[in-house]
Amino acid sequence: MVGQLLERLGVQPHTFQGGEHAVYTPIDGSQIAGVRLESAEAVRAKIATGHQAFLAWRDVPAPRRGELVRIFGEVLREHKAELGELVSIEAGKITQEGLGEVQEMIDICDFAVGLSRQLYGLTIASERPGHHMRETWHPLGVVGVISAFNFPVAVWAWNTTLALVAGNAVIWKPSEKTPLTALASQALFDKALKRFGDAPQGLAQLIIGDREAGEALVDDARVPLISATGSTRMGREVGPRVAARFGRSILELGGNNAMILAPSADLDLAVRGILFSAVGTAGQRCTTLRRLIAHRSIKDEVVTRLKAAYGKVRIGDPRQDNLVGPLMDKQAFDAMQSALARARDEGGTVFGGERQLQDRYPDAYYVSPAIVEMPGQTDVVRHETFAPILYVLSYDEFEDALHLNNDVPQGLSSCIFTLDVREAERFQSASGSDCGIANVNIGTSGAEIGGAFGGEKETGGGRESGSDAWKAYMRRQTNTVNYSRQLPLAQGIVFD
Ligand code: UN1
Repeated sequence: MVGQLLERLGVQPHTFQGGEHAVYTPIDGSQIAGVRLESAEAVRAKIATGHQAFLAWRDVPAPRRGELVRIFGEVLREHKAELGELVSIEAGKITQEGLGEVQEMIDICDFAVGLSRQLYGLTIASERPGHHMRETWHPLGVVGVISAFNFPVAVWAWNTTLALVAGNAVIWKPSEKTPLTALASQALFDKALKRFGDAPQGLAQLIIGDREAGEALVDDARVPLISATGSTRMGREVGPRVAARFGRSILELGGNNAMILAPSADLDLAVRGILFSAVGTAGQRCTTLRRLIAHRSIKDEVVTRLKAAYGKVRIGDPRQDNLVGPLMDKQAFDAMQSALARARDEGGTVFGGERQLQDRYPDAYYVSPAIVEMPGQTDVVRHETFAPILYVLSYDEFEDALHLNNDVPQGLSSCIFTLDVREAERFQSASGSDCGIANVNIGTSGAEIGGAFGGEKETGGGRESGSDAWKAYMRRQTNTVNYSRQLPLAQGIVFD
């Protein structure tokens, strides 16, 4: 069944059949494909091809480069349902979220097309007579993209569309857990390339490989930028390796996202916001809501309402009418169970978190999402567990809530539910939330592509997607031009 879907998406059967690396669906844990893993040598050959493609592509006018991305957006629209379904099969996302992920790809295509007629630099006032200064943005080279299983296609699209309009080539190393959605995305991109006509060969390439292949990409000096999304542990390895060769990196790593729930909050709205952010994608977004910091006066009420809402959440096959699909694999399930055990040890009271549908799916890992009331922000709470666990903490003073929000190693997303404008503004002020994303009356997850996406501290500091994130994919050049007949020196220096 998945074979037919892949073929409709333009993937050649020999690329997903008979390979030594097994691919499983988290829906029932069965093997759905076998892909071949590429060697470090094959990666280096792709880098060489990518570099040649870059040399040609960088001289193509940016709006023409945008045309390729515009066509890619068109192809994605044509195949949205199929690619969304494949995301559901390979990553376990419910249909709505699988489709949402493809929509995120389409949105970033639109954004990048507009950008291709901009890529603005500055003009800067020169202190010297008869001179002008300006700043220009030039293509960078081959961009390496490393992506995670949980957003198997959108994160690649954020990076690739910006990199392409910026005049770069791209090499993508997806998670070993989700090679099929990568093969399909690449096939759709190849379709766009055909319609476009004259793009250089090897402009956007895919590597299906393991750690060895990833290292070959990360360590190669012909790859001036590595954009890596995944765990903090991965970022701790990738960041220094890239820096050691003076490459640049965009790191988008772990989150430990909190919501402050103030006494004035609209609780109906908040409960819906919590549900989507904490339970959606089975807690496997880097923006998932992991900590609820509720004012003591409303904490019990909101926990009661949440437990009722959690009780009604339909768990099961993500392609049917359910809200929570499976965890990715046993490893994710074990990590969740050990976090819950630790939470109990650290004084927590656990609601939910049990395995579900075990009889029907002995090899898949469905869980009821957990709510864990904690006496304080203990070690387990400060750690990101990639599963639907919502820790609940309480506060009395607003400053204490802010402190708790920031007192974790990660700094991706955060939000406050309040109707008090002072609290809302304070939360978003210089001494408020220390995260890359700080929302008011919106949950922590589900950001639009128009804003810069990323966060501080152990989240890695990188920004992808909207706003001026494109600048990271280009090199900046300062140009000073003398159109006078003199040679005045800056800083008033006289040299004769
Ligand atoms: C991720 O989990 O790596 O804001 C990305 C969101 C999505 C992107 C998540 N737009 O939840």
